[in-house]
Amino acid sequence: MEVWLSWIMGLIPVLGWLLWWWNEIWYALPVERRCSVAGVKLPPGNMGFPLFGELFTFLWYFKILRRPDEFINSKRQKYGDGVGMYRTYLFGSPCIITCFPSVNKFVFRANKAFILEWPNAELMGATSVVMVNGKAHARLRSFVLNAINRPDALRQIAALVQPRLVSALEMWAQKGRIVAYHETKKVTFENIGKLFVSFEPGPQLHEVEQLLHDMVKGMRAQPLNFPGTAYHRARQCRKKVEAIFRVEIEKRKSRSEETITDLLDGIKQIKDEEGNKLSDQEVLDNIIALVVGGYESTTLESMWAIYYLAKYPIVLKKLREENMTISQNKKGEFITSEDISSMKYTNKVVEETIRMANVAAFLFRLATKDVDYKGYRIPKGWKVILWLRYLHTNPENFDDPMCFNPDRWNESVKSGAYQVFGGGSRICAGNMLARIQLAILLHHLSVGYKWELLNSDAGFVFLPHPAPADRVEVSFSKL
Ligand code: HEM
Ligand SMILES: *[C@@H]1O[C@H](CO)[C@@H](O)[C@H](O)[C@H]1NC(C)=O
Ligand SMILES: CC(=O)N[C@H]1CO[C@H](CO)[C@@H](O)[C@@H]1O
Repeated sequence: MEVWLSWIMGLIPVLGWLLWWWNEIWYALPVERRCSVAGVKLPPGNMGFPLFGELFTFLWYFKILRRPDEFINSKRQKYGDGVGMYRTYLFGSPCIITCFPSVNKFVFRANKAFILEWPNAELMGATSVVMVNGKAHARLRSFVLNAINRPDALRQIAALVQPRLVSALEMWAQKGRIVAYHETKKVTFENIGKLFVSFEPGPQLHEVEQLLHDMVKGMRAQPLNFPGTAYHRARQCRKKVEAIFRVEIEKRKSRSEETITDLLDGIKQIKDEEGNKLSDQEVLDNIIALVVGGYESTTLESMWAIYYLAKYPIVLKKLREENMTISQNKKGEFITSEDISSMKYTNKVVEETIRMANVAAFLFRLATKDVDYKGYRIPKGWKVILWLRYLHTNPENFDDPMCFNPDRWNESVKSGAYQVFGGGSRICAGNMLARIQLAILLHHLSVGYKWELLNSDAGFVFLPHPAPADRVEVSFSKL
């Protein structure tokens, strides 16, 4: 008995030691050997515990302390700055975190070595622009950009989204009290329906919204495909969404002339350099990818705009002045994309909102080969986490970064320090669309309404996306 006990007591420290060092020994040690042959080093850092890696540290900063940027600051303190790269193990894979402008730029540019890899292709759509790499990506991307990023496309979009938005704001004022997140989500989806497939608000649009909601939920879940799992449900939902959109595609085939009334028409009729159009499946996959890319992001940006303007009345006042002038010239008409490009201050508020919202906090890439950067190695098969939010909240890149100050955009930004939309060949395809929608919202809000935060001391949450904890509850009325 005593012998056993002393054996067990003796084993505990050994087990503890193994638990503590396992990931280092398993993942980092073999790579370090390869590195020393090549005369480079693995970036400093800590691989954490088996299976979980640094998940608990991550959650500690993001969920408990709610100071996410301290996650990186603590690494800088512990391991020094180096070139802004740290090794870790997170979300099921050994990773290199990059958090300085120049190394991020390097990763974006080396898009052959660092590819985007989505886990569940059947949910995202195998031929969607976000799923493919290399030549296939460039081809699909040109279709998507043609449909949503060209000046004439943006002009149409600006006209299409305003009626819904204006009537939504009127309804908010009637309610008198709203949760901004819920309301911006509703109007964003109504506009997506209109913009993409000409669906009017009603049971069908509502059904599509529910289906997409469950589909996106499944993208974050474990890919276990049997009845009852979120993933299984997501696959069913995707099939139903596809069926609904397929009916729309068929309807349009029987139409005689080639009219373009929405994005589905637009993307179907674009031809590439060889004169080829997208197949039906490609149209479907990319329309769905655009909805997924645009829905939550636009909702959150709009919510943050409402929040910051309530917090910074001086900004709202200046916005009003600029926009009142525009509005008087327009005599009640909707504003155009040309008006928007002349609204200098409004555009600064747009950039500042997007900078501070940090909707895309980090991006993932997979290293397809060993890559060396300034004496440090990113090993083949590891993930790269581009820690975008740290660029935008680091005082070395932006003075007094937590202050909402649109005037900072008078001067140009330090190169590579503003990567809210990512960078390189995959930079957000909807970035101009997102900006124009936000400018339109700012215009109609500031010209016609006043609002106040009901919980101005509400804290913030950072997962799955940054947001005030109360999702921005405000009292809302006509000016
Ligand atoms: C302010 C709101 C938005 C933010 C912050 C944002 C952010 C981003 C980021 C960071 C990426 C790069 C992903 C990566 O490299 O891994 C991206 C890609 C993309 N975004 Fe956005 N986005 C926004 C709005 C939109 C909207 C409104 C749409 C479309 C309606 C859209 C469609 C896309 C698409 C299709 C891609 C993939 C591009 C490609 O892989 O070539 N985004 N977005
Ligand atoms: C930025 O530019 C605007 C208009 O040109 C000016 O009114 C404002 O004072 C400037 N702000 C700063 C901080 O330079
Ligand atoms: C705050 C602001 O930019 N105000 C501008 C409003 O528009 C007039 C004329 O377009 C400008 O003179 C103001 O500077």
